[in-house]
Amino acid sequence: MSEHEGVKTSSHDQGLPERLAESMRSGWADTEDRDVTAAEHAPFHARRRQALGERFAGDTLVVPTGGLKVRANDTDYEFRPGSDFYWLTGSHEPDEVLVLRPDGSAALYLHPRSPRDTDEFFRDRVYGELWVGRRPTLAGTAALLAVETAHIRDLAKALAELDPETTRVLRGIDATVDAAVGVADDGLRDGELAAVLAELRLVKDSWERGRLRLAVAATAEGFEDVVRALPADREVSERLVEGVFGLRARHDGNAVGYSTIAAAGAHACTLHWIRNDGRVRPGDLLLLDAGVEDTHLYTADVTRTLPVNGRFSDVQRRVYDLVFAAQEAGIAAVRPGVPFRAAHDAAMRVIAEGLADWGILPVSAEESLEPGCGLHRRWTLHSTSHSLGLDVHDCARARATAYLEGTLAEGHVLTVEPGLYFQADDLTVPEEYRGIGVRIEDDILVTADGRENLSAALPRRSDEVEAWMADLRKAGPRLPG
Ligand SMILES: [Mn+2]
Repeated sequence: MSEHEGVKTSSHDQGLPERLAESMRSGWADTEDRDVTAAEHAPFHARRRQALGERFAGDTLVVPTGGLKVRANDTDYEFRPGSDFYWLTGSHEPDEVLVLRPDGSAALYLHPRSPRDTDEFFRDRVYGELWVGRRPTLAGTAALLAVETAHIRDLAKALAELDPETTRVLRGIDATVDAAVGVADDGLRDGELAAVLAELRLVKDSWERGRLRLAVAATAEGFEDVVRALPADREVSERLVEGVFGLRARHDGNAVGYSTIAAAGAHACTLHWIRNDGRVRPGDLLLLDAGVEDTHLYTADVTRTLPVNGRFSDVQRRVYDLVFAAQEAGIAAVRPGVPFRAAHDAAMRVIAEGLADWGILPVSAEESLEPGCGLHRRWTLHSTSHSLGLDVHDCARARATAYLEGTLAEGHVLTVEPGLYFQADDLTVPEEYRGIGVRIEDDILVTADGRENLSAALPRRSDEVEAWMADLRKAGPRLPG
């Protein structure tokens, strides 16, 4: 993308004769939307801004959303708002900046819809309505999101007036904003802002729980679509699986919340197998780890491991049932007031005992579970839980005391996803186990007195998975809609 007279154009755009330019600037009806009402979610964003402001009384807080990122040459990736910014505003547009003032008021700086007597609306590939569709106005956004709005061209002056000693910036998102406000106290103040935002986001309010339910419901539909389309008696490509799920994600939601892992056979032992360029063969297992991101950007994160031909072999079932037992123990451990690690610890105990029973673990389960040992982890590889919300690995910047070493509370949403992975070249396990990878992952809401499995619509027990697959296959493939 190149910039000519403030308009972002591309090298292959045609020249603009003055007669055409004059024609383009006139002859348009007034399309200003004057009847915008507040979005249903606007009050939730206001409450979150208030909660954040209360944590930093007397400070000005600057939270940008970021801009477009180059994919190649003059084409960009599709824009996704910064999660913290989105959580505070509900705005999907690029290049915006939220400023929370010490008095508790807020201003959303944005690049508004251009008037039609300039070239921007028909020439600019980022802000031109004829290129990207309807753009927001200052008044329209103020009404829709119930927040004061200001023109982005006034931001530089506003930032220049701020004292770094009483300002905190969410850094690393927008280089222009980073450069505009000096760093005080070695960046510690800014780091606190990032951490507190993540910690506040650990607890999902009722709006967020509703969006997560929608994301999980669409994800369940996507898993059903895959099973309906997956033949039991001939091989297909992992890309078919990825594509079928991706269609559901794009149709019912915004997109996939992360790159789909469609891992057949030994690929299931590669934790983040997203190349998906292999074959799905009857007799193998298919590990599908996928989540729909809903239109308000909340994502599900669900894994099922499915017997492609519809029935687990004896050894596949043995591995699967142990992971299932571990997951059951992990889910049962989730409730308010217990350590975040409780699900992991419960699941790992089951796994270690199972591996010891099978003679695979070279030490006792007890010894393996000691912090200084951990030999079972050769086959479990990853931890059992992470926070889930706007980001698939949500709240990553929360301090350990609030998250990994913290305590579960009502409104937290976390995954419980134990796995067992026997690499194809692992000489320490009997041959029949090699190349088998199993993970089962569900999305768990911490309730006032326990837990709710948001993804319970998808069966987990091995015999229930088989019956579910048989039923769906009888019904056959379907398209969304
Ligand atoms: Mn996960």
